[in-house]
Amino acid sequence: MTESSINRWFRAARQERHEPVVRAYKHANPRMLAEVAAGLSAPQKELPPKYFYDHRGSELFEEITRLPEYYQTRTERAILTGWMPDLVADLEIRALVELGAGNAEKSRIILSAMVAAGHADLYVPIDVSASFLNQTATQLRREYPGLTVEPLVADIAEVLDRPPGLSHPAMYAFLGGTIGNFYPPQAIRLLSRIRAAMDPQDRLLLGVDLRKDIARIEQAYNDTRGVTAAFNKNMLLVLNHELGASFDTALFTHRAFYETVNHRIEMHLVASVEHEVRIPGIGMVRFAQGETIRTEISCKHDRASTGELLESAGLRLETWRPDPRSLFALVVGAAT
Ligand code: AVJ
Repeated sequence: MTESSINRWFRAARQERHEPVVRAYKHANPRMLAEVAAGLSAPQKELPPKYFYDHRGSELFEEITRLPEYYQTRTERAILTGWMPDLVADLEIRALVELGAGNAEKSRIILSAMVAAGHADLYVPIDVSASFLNQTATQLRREYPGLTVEPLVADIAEVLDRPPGLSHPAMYAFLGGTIGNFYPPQAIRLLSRIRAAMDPQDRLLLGVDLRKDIARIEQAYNDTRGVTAAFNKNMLLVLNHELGASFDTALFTHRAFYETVNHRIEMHLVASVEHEVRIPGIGMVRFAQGETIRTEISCKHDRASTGELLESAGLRLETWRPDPRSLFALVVGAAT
């Protein structure tokens, strides 16, 4: 859809409701505008977590990964460090395809293990941010002479093309527990796309955060320094910057809680007073006092739920590797 066709659609819908026509912000990304319009008109207002990650948001997330309460990153790193040398040697992995490449710190653990095992042909980091990807690629080419680095710019929630020139067996890594940020149908769709790109001897390496003591999980999303609160509110600043919206972050508070039915953390922004926010191209969005925007879900798993997720996507759980305290797990999935 083009920007003008989206604007026409909104204008038509608004005129039917006899609301004033508002012109879209001149720099607004039409896709983002459509997603925000849909999310903020739902009974439970909701925004996609990918909008956390502008430059500031990525910095805040990095800070989260170093918090004492946020056990996920350091636990996953410890599992990777202890396991990758054996795993990539046993499977004779020759290529690494990484979805949502992050800061490449975890990639280095896997790549170094591939080099040590004597077969590191190709690294394909996939991310939405091109500038970030190219920076990492240049750095890694210097660090790993002999390794071909072929970054791919893509929104993995939308598409996953088979990277060209892959040697096999290849490992598709999706780390950090990010699969938990997708609702189950979307998670299955994403894993199915990976499965469709895989050769029969390729593998999936998936990081999942585990079900555990609820207080422990809730603390990881309610740190005492307020970094997660700042990270959550940053999404409103992203909307102000990208769409010309008029969110006042002082009128919202951070709330994160464990939802026991679906085994997931939910992050919300809570309006502390009744007010309206103007978003060019969308109009006035009303918030009642106490009304919330859900900004993220983070689903927690166990071995059974992970196996079901993989099976729904045409994969089987080949290896289950939690840390000694069962906080986090790395999982190898193979084609069925
Ligand atoms: C690592 C992106 C999956 O859900 O725990 C951290 C993002 N949100 N604190 C997670 C996040 C709040 C994170 N992911």
